[in-house]
Amino acid sequence: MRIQLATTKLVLSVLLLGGCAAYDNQSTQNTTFKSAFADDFLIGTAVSERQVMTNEKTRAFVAEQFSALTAENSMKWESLQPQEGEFNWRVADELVAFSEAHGIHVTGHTLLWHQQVPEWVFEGADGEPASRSLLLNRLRQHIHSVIGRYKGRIPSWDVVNEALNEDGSMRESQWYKLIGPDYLVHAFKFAHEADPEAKLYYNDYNLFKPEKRNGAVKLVRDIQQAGAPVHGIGLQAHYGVGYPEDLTQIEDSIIAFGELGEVLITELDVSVLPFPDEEQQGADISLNMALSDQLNPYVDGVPEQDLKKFNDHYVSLFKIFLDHKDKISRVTFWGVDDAQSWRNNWPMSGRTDYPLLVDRKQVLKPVTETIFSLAQ
Ligand code: 9MR
Repeated sequence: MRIQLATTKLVLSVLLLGGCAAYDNQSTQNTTFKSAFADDFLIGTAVSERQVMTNEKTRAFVAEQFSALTAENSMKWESLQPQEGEFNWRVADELVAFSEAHGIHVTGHTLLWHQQVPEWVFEGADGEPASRSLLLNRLRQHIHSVIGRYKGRIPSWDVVNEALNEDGSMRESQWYKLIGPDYLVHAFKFAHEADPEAKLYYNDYNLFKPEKRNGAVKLVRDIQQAGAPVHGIGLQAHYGVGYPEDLTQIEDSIIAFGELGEVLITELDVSVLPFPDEEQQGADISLNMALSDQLNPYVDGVPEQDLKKFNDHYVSLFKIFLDHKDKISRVTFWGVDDAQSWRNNWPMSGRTDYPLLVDRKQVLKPVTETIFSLAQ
């Protein structure tokens, strides 16, 4: 009778899950991310305001698991200086204090980006676009205020984010249009003046693409030759199952960037969901498509076949990262767990994605055992 009941329960669960693997993994993992990679590179995560300010469970989890932290949003320009000269340090201060209490390395993200910059930054007093000198002055002020506040406490900064187009040419952002192509040289010089000890990085997505890789190499070399220090290049690594198709391209970029300084994997995630337009994969946040059931197929769990692809992709990526640990100083996931990942809301909001190695209940996924064993 008991056996019959158990069998009925099993059949029912299989039927209910529709052949899907539940995301409620029962990992018996005792090793943490930070202990697994302690001899290889820093292993980090990005935290949201809610997680760092109020969510005690997540704070404890992050302190236990990770050796590096990035603020997902709370150090962007619009968060720190929404109005000219009016700074809001609340969340950033808390994040730095939390990191210090637990001996976690912090990376400031990000000083200059074409997104999340308040409109006043690009406006002159007369309502016209800001002049080159006004904008450079504002950039200097912002960088000095932000880096200055955390001097000696935040050891590394994403100074410029996403300055390149997919073909490796320079993005014609407001920074580019109003200052000119040398805006990057100034940004890195200001950052270096503000804290000569800080490590300064250029950070972008889709840097595995050969054209974009070449663009980044040229860009960084030009800045370095102009006398401004760039200590490393961050590959954001917003990937998907089967994206990129050819992982040797990632490896080629790691090797090319290793010639110029440190290599960092700064925003790692692997979406399992279908991507509507192959051409637009990456992380362009201006993309916003309509939600459809067809594009949100795994609300109740990931089918075995896709779970296998996801696991294989992550294992292959970590093999590459470990093979190049002499060049890679940090690998950071973009988010703590699947529930809170930005991938649930990009390129359309309201999907259920599973892009991280930590599930919705903050349990490490079973594939972490394989990944950790690669580091032994
Ligand atoms: O994950 C971040 C999301 O919560 C924000 O809404 C968005 C806009 O600020 O930025 C996301 O993080 C981006 C990062 O700062 C830069 N690279 C791409 C990331 C994903 O869009």
